[in-house]
Amino acid sequence: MNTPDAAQLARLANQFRMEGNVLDIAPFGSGHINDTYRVNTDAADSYLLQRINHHVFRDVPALMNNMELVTHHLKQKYRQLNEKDPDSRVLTLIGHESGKSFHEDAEGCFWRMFVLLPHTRSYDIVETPQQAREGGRAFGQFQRLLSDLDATRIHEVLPHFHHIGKRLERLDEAVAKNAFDRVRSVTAELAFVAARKDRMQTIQHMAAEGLLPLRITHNDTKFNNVLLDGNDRFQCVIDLDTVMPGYVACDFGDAIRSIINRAAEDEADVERIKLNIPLFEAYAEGYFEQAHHFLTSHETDSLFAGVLLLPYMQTVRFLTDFVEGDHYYKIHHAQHNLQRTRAQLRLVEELEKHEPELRVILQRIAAKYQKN
Ligand code: GN1
Ligand code: MG
Repeated sequence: MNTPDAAQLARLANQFRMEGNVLDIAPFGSGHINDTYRVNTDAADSYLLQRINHHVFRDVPALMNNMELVTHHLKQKYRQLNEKDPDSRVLTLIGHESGKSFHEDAEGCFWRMFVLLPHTRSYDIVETPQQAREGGRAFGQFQRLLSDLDATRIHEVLPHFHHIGKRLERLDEAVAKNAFDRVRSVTAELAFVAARKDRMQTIQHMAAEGLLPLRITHNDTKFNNVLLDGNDRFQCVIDLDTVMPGYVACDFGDAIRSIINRAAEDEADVERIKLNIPLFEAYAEGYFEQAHHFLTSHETDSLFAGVLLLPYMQTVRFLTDFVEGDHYYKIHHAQHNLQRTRAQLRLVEELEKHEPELRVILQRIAAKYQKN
């Protein structure tokens, strides 16, 4: 996909029904999949113009249908809760002049536009327990407000997205092909993954036994997908591309993956990857505050499995992309996926080291809400 120039971007932006005239357009955010641009205008609002990666999201109309349903449902819920300004709590899509919520250009690329929420910010690395607690409240409330949306109306846009068995099969295939002759440089990482294969099946097994309900989950609960306001209170959950039926433990685990790590997701110096356990506790507090209303006891029991599984799954995914020649995630240098693999692998090790302590914290918080 070519990088469009400023004039092309402005032409695209002008096809959406935004207010005002374009002043400037610049790349925005740190996502690994889509391309995002901030559009400043001479009107009150700024906007985000986004090119959806259609190599990852093969069925963009289905994806956008999900997004329309989910944002509509959430806004209705906030209205029922007498929220003053539901548009500040939920993403707002700006329609295209065609009447649709997205546009397909002559090259077959897909574009959409959102209102940019002013006075909000997101963090790649969490700094305070207050922020972590708000993250927990954000994703807990997100799941809660979507719990009465009919899940059969939501398309599974990325089938088996958090199915570890399928992810491991894909890695095996990539290794067997070894198309880029990279397997010999990752034997230690492959051994690490293989040694934990069986242990990481807990959620899949519980689901197969019928113990875990499929709910509408976010499936990309990195902390930087929560917008906080000027007082570090959560305002809005963003990045709704992967909202699909899923298990709450995966959302919990993916959020913890980004919150508990004192270093970046792709930290080059793995010695810097250490756990910030007070942030784990704060996130869990915030999450249970919202989620205890609907969580079953089996779901509560499954949460810790998600904490180990999601960084493990991310290890497998980055490693697979490295072996396959870096076609899925955007990379910023040649070894980037390998660096990410090693950082996530170290995070799994750290979590394993502290497992008993983390389990006790989680049980204590869960028990508190069970009594109430
Ligand atoms: C991708 O694009 P971004 O950064 O929101 C990925 C997530 C991963 C994440 C790792 C559709 O999310 O699943 O957890 O990178 N999204 C997709 O940082 O694969
Ligand atoms: Mg995403």
